[in-house]
Amino acid sequence: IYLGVVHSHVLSSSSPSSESLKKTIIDKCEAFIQNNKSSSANNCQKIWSAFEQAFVGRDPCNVPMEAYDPLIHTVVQDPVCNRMLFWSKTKKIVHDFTEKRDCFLTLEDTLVGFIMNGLTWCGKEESNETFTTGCPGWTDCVNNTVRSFWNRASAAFADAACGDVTAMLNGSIATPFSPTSIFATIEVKRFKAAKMKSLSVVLVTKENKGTTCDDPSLQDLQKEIDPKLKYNCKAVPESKIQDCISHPDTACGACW
Ligand code: N1C
Repeated sequence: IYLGVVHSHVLSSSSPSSESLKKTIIDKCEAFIQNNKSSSANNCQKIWSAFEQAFVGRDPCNVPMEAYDPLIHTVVQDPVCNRMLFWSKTKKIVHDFTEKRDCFLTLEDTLVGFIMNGLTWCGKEESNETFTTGCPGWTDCVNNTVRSFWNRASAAFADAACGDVTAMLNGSIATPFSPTSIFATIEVKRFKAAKMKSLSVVLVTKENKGTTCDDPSLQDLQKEIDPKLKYNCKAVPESKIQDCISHPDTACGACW
C-alpha cells in the first residue's frame, strides 16, 4: 500500500534560538502532518506534552531512554515494510538520497525523527525550563537528553522493521559496523526474524577502495542477526549513489 509519504526535508526549519523549543517542535510536527496524510491521526500538542515530560526538571545527564516511552507510545506511525533504511556513519549521503526519491525511509522520514532531527534540548533539575544551548554533548555523558531520545526512537524504528530491510554503512572507515553505534547497540539487536525477510547491507565505498564486504566487523554483524534472516552485502561506489541522487528518475532497484 502506498502510504503517501512526502519527504519533508524541503520544508524550511525555524531557528530554535529565536523561538521557544515548543514552537519549533509544534511547527515541525504540523508541517510534517500536512505533508504526510498518513500521519494525520497525530496530535502535536499531545506529542509536545509527552516529549517534555521526558526531560523537564531532570539532570540532562540522567535521562534514561525509557523516559521517552510515553512519547513513542503517543505517536501513531505505520511501518513501511520493505522500504526501511538504517544507516551508520553515512548520514549525509543517506539523506541526500532519501530526499530525492521515495524508495526508502529513514527514521528522519518518520514524524518523531523529522521533528527532532538537528535539534538540541535539555532541562535542568528543579526547574521547569527547557534549554536549547548549554546541553551536554553526545559523548559527554551516556544518558544525555538527546542521545537517549535517539536511542529510544531508533529502538522503536527497529522494532517495526519488516520485510526486506536495508542498511547503508560506511566503507571508508576502519569499522563499518561500529560496535558503539546506535545501529550496532540498539537497532540490530531488535531486528525480528518473524517480521523480516532479509537484511541487505549497502557498503558505500570510495571508488572500490576501503573496506569490503569481507570486513571482520561485517562478519560480526552477520553473526548477530538471526540465521533465519537472509543476509547480503554489496560494496557500492559512492559515485554510483551520487549518480542516482542526480538522476532521480533512475529506478530505485538500479542504484545498487
Ligand atoms: O550511531 P549510529 O550512527 O549508528 O546511528 C544511526 C542509526 C540510524 O539507523 C538511525 O535509525 O540510528 C538512528 N539515528 C538517527 O536516526 C539519527 N538522526 C540523527 C541515530 N542517530 C541520529 N542522528 C544523529 O546522528 C545523532 O544525533 C548522532 O549525532 C548521530 C549518530 O550517527 P552515527 O554515529 O553515524
